[in-house]
Amino acid sequence: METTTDLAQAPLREPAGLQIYVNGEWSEGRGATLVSANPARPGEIVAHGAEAVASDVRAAMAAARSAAPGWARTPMHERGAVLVRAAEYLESNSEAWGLELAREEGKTLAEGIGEVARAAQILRYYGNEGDRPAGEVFSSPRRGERILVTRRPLGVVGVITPFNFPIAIPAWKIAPALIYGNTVVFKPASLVPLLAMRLVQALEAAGLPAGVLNLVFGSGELGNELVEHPDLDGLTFTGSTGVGRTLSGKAALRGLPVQAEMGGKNASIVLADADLELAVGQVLFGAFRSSGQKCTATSRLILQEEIADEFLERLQSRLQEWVVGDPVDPATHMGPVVSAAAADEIRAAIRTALDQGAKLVCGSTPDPADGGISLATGSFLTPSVLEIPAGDAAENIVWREELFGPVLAVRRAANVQDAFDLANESEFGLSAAVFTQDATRILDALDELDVGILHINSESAGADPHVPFGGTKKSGYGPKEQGSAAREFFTHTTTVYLRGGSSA
Ligand code: UN1
Repeated sequence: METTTDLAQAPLREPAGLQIYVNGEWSEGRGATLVSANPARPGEIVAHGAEAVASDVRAAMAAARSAAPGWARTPMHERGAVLVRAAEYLESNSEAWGLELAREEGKTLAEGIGEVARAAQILRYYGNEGDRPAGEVFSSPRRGERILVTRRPLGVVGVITPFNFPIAIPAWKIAPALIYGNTVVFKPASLVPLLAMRLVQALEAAGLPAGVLNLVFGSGELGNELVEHPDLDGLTFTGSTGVGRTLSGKAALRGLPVQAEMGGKNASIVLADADLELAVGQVLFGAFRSSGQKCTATSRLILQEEIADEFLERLQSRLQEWVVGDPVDPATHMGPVVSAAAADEIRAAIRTALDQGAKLVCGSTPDPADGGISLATGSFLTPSVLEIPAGDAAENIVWREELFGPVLAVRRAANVQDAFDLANESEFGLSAAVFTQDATRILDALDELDVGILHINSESAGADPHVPFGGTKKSGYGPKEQGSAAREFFTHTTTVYLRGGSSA
């Protein structure tokens, strides 16, 4: 592994100011100080301001409630035009905001710019929803009648988003919420408030009416305030399994529709006939891009025994050239994880995994004194590959738990069925990847693998805006996201028995 620029030498940039947005007005939060720091350079403040307080959430809810009828009555094409203009605004700012994203979250500059462009693509997709079918028509068993299924917005939707896609995930929740006529109170992860503010700024610049989208920064307490507010009509959440289950439980107790996208422990399976060059490259991207901080990241690798040694050698040699360092340096492949606290947790999990019998294939031991490298400090981690010998492997933390970092757990499979069984050996079922050129194996994978997203010969991460996104088993709760699937969550249906009205 290589490293890039000496971060201590680079000049510090000026921090941006953070403001909350309620009923079309920007204002200073009145709560605790909120500081967004660069995980690559802890001394560099990317943005600062203050959190909202409970009364701001109540004001945001009131604004969203009073804006709801007018927004719902606005023709979908007009709502869509706002989203398309916001997409253009994001595109014209993608370089500057992509840089802010890389500094705030720690993914590379190329990924940061790509994510802003992706948010624009999502806004554009939903911006064109008015051109697509708006419901269904059924025939009726009765003469002179048709049965229509039309859609109504839920009303006021709470949007709670994680740190790892600071603008794309907010866009993929807020865009469908808005196009289907809902109003929104948005609480982003406190680690990445600046990009959340940029998205709201783009929608404001695009002409979104006051009150339709409201932004509050704050901790989990504000999330609770939101989910417990009597005026909330639905909640969409992406983040950790623990928080997702708690919020889903609270929403369900109140009879609210909820959509929660939570954990993953995604397997890539490399079968003996796979193109190893292709597979190594894709596994590398799936496991280590964005420092492994994607719910769709490859965190388990299952190798068919015949090719396991060769695959691991190739992976090791590719990782030797993998550059970890300043995310804004174009030579960097992988930046830090999002915070020093996250890095500490991941290091502790690696330590546990080694104690539980995993073997380090490559990476460094978490302790620099054991031969670890100097970057394995602060928020930086070395990409790590750990092989778990057969036996009680299923209990190993690195096989079982989502660590949300650049850590890949490897197991060997005796045959194809064994490989599929190992992949299914998880409480989660978000995504998987299978590498093979054999059509029979591909068709078997479709039948065997219990996942919401299956990549054949490509990395386990990645999602297009026009197709459903979400997992099976405990990865998700409620309707799926993206594409026309999003409509299931963001609308109620009305079944209309329609007759002409004349007795003649
Ligand atoms: C992707 O695979 O590019 O939180 C998107 C996450 C997912 C999005 C993954 N909701 O990582």
